Amino acid sequence: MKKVLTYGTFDLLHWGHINLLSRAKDLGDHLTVGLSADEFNAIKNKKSYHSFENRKMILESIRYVDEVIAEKTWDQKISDVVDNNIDIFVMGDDWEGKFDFLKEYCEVVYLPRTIGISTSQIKKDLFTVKNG
Ligand code: C2G
Repeated sequence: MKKVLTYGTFDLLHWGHINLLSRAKDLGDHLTVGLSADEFNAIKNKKSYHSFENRKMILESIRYVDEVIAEKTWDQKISDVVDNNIDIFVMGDDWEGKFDFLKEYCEVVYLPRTIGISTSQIKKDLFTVKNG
């Protein structure tokens, strides 16, 4: 069984996230998502609208996702890859090159981001609508 791993906050889930998860799953048979914990979001200077528990519940309902683990630190990826017998690590290409250190442990694939959608854009658009 070929196991795939990716990470993210996946807040205000949108079709760009689904495109990523779908292509990641297509690379193997099993997809694990390292979901950013609320405290890790603070380290990434992100504040998610939905809590970790609710983002986890949403991800677990997606057909492409087989398992969700918590992402709490920047440096848990090597042990996550080893402990979960991961074959392929996948991230959107806004992270191109940032995780090449994992190439010692598994294949590393950066997939093109979906253009035209992002959680920050959704928040901006809603803020504009609300404030006229
Ligand atoms: N993504 C995408 N297209 C978009 C938006 C997001 O392909 N329009 C991808 C991102 O490249 C990432 C994944 O969807 O691979 C999740 O995006 P975020 O929730 O924004 O994740 P991020 O904050 O980049 O977290 O340790 C890694 C970090 O936790 C990554």
